Amino acid sequence: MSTTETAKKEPQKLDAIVFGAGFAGLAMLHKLQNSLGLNARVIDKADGVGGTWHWNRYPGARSDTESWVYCYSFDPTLYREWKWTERYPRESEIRAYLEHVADRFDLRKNIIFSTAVLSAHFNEKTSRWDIETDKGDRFSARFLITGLGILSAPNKPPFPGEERFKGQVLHTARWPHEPIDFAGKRVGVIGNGSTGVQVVSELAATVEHLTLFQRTPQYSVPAQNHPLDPQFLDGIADSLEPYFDRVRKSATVFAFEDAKVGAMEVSAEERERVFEKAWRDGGGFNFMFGTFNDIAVNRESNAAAADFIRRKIAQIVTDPAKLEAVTPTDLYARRPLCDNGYYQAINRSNVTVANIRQNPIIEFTEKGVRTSAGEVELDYVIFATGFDAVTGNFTRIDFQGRNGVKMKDHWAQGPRAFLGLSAAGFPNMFSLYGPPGPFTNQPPAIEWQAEWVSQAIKYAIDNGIETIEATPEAEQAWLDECKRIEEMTLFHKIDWWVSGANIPGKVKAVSFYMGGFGEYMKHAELCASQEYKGYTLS
Ligand code: N01
Repeated sequence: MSTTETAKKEPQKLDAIVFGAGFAGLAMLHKLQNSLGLNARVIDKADGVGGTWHWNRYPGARSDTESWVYCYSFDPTLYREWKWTERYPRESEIRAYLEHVADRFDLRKNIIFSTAVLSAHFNEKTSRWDIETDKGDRFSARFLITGLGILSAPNKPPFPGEERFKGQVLHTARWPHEPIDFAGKRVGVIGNGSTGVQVVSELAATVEHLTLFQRTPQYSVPAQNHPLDPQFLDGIADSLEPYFDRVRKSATVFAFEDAKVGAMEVSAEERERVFEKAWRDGGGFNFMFGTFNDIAVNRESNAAAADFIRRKIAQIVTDPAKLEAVTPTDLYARRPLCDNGYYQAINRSNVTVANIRQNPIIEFTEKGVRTSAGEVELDYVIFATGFDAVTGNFTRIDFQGRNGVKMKDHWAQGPRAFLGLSAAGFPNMFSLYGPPGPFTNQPPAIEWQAEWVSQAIKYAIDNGIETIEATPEAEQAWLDECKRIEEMTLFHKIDWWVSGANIPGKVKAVSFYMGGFGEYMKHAELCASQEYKGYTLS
C-alpha cells in the first residue's frame, strides 16, 4: 500500500487500544471488553496469541516458574478447568493455555493479528492516541495500554561473514514453527543464559555434536521438573484467592515462601542443610530467595550460595577442563537459573565448551564459526543471545507524547515511568509490566496491574476526566525509589540485561522496582486511594 493510500484511510475510533497479545494484552482486553464494556482492540505482530510464547519455540523452551502460578487467577472457573501437566510448562502448553483464554473470554474478535504498530502519537487537539500500523490501518484511541513484554525484542549480535555460512542460523526468540530434526547434526549454541541452558540441556542427547560458545559461565540449580497431580491443582483452586494473595505479597510472586533469615544468621551446618534441601526441591528463584533472605544483597551470603553451587557443579562435571570452563567465579547475581540436566549435558562426550571470552568468535565461515582458537564446523548455529530487554520493544515503535516528545528521547538515560506504568508527558497511556516496574514472576503481577489500570480508566470515564497523566515529580520520585532499592542489591554489580549492559552502547539504567511485589502493590493502591496521587487529572 502506498503512503498516499495509507493517508486516505479513515482512523477507526476506539475507546482503548492494546499493543501485544501475550499475558498482558489478553488480561487487559478481557478487562476492557468484558468488565468495562469498552470498544477495544489488541494489535500484535504475530499471527496468534502468546506474546513471547508465540516466538520462543526453541528446543527445551519452558517456563522456569511453576505452572500453577504462571497463569491467571482472576477467574476461579478458568483456574479449575485448566489442568497443567508439569511443574514447569513447555512453551506449547503455555501457548495452548493462552489460546484457551482467548477463546473462553471471546477475545479473538477484537485482536488484530499479523500487524505491527509503527507509531503511536498523542494528539493534543483531540486528547487521543493516533496509531498507525504497517498494514496502513489507523486508529484513534482514547486510552493506550502496552503489553509489549520486557524480553521480546531479540538481540542478535552481528558477526562478520554470517551470510557465507552454508548451514542454518537460528535465533531462539524467532524459532521456526516447523520442527527441525537435529539428529546427526553438528550444532553450535551461542549464549548460556536461561535460554541457552535450556537449549543445551534439551539438544545434547539428540545431536551428533554440540559446541557451546560460552562467554560467561552461569550458576544453575536443578529445576526438578515432574508431572502434576490434578488433585494438587484442585487443592489450589479450592483456596484460590488466599493462595494468590499470599503469592502476590511475596517478593518475587513465586509459589515458595520467602526466606525469613539471613544466611549468616545460621550455623554453617544449617546453611548447608538449607541449600541442600533447595537443591533437591529445585527452582532457581527458590534457591536464591527461598533459602535465605539476603543472598541477593549480602556479599558473604551470596558467596556461600555461590560456593555451594560450585561444589555441586564439581560433583557433576567430571572432565577437569570442562569443569573449569563452566564454573562461575563472579557474584551469583543474575536472574537465577534452573535447568533440566544442564551440567549432565555439558559432561557428555559429544559436547564441547568453547570459551569465547578467552578465544572470541572472529567470524562465520562457509563451514561454521571461527574463533581465535580455530574453526568449528557446524550444520546449525543457534543464537541464544537474549534480548534488547526492557526498552527494546518501546524504542522500536515511534511513541510520541505531548509536545512531540518521543519516548526514545524521554528514555534516553533509561526508562522512567511512575509505578512502571505511566511516563510523564504520555497521557492516558499505561504500560503493563513496563519499566521501571516489578521484578517478579509475571502473570500474577500483570493481571493485578491490568485490574489496577482498568480501575484507573473507569475512574477517568466515570468522573469525566479527559486525561490522566503521571506528573514529572511522581515519575522522578519513583525512579529514585527504584534506584535506591536496586543499589542495595547485588544485581546492579553485574553487567547483564537488567541494566541494559548486554547491548553494546545502550545506556546502563535502573529498569526494575526490586522492593518486592507486596510493597509495589501498596504504592499503587495508595496512589489509587488518594484519587490517583502522582497523576494530573484534567
Ligand atoms: O538471554 P541472556 P536469555 N557474543 O541475556 C550471550 C528470560 N527467560 O535469552 O553472559 C557472545 O540471559 C551472553 O553472554 P554474557 C529470563 O528472564 C526465561 O538466555 O553476556 N555471547 C549470555 O550467555 C532470562 O533472564 C525463561 O557474557 C553473547 C547469552 O548470550 C531472560 O529471558 C527462558 C553475545 C544471553 O543470555 C534472558 O535470557 C528463557 C555476544 N556478542 C529466557 N551477546 C524461562 O524459563 C550475548 N551473549 C521463563
